[in-house]
Amino acid sequence: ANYTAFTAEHAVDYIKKLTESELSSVFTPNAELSAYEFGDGNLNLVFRVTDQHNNSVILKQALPYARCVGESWPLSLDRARIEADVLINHGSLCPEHTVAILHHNAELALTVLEDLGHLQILRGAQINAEQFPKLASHVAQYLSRTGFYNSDFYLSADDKKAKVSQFINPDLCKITEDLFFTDPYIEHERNHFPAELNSSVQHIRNNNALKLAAAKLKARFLSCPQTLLHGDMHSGSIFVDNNTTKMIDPEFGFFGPVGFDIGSFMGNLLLNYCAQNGRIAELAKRRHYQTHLLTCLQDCYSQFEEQWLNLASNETTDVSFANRAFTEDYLKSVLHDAIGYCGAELIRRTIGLAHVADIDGIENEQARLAVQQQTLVLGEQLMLNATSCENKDEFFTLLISLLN
Ligand code: SR1
Ligand code: MG
Repeated sequence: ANYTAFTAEHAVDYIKKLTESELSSVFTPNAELSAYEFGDGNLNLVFRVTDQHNNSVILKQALPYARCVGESWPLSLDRARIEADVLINHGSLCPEHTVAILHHNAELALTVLEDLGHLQILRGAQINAEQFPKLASHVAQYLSRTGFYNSDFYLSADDKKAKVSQFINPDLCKITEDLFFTDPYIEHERNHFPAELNSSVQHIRNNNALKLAAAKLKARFLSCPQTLLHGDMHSGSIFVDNNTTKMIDPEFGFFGPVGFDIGSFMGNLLLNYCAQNGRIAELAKRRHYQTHLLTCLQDCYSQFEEQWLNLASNETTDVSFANRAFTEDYLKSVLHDAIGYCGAELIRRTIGLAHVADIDGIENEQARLAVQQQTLVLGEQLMLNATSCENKDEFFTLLISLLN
């Protein structure tokens, strides 16, 4: 009832009141604060609030609609509460790779976060072909720890059910259900792509095997509450430098299939991989960077699986699941999901509502179209062949054959 969308002045006044309590470790009570709004995401307001000594925090506020579309697309403010709760949950399991939450106000749908402005957003850095040696292992650690400790391997059935209900997130799940699994496969006003892609898009929409794969992935997204997902693991949700990796923005969090987050992350690595065909002109330099991306994907998946196996053998609480054969069987279905979601991410980011700057920012139109054709074929082939991969090595062999 007291909700109001903030201006920079509101942000300053609000933070000022916290300087003597929750934010006393960041600001002194006489801090001279200023703020500016710099959100460029699809949904929220994001302010940076700074004092005269350059100490700063981020104040993020949910709007009651999708910012990128406007008031015609209403969204529940409860997503701010969900995001704060995911940050608390994931932050307790993997503080090294989760942005720190400093304060939350559910009524105002706002959260105060540590400022990661000294780091880069992964998407921008990868567009510039920058490499981050620890990215693969950090993402693997984040996904295996948050994934395992929120799964049935570890939580009691009662605790798990309570958590599933804590993270019911219908509005943001509906966005993913529509944008990932429905819109690209039908005519819909939210889709957008250049006319030159018409025949490729028609090919996708006439491919019944592909539409079946999309439907199965959607069904698992809807009805497979395996763990508390981040829910939006694209390259814009990750801050990096050479030694640090921090996940932000888990407002799409909910209990869903384990393979969704790692599949989304791999999909974004592959979107950048394909985009470099239209960006880096020098072949040797391009190949070198693409090899780095592929190694990052392989290392991340391998370490994720290995760490889950280790956690399962040491920390499983449910006697029925404390068995290597079960864990391997479970991880095989996670692999199938991950490959499928990775493929779906490639397709929806090419012809759906939300594209990626890696591709849309390619200046040369012919080069951009060639990249878009490549991501569509790659996405399609990954979705179609996901369940034929018996293990991660077969997945990597498939991927390499599709990229050559
Ligand atoms: C209307 S929201 C569009 C996309 O932005 C978010 O970051 C999610 O990826 C969503 O699909
Ligand atoms: Mg986001």
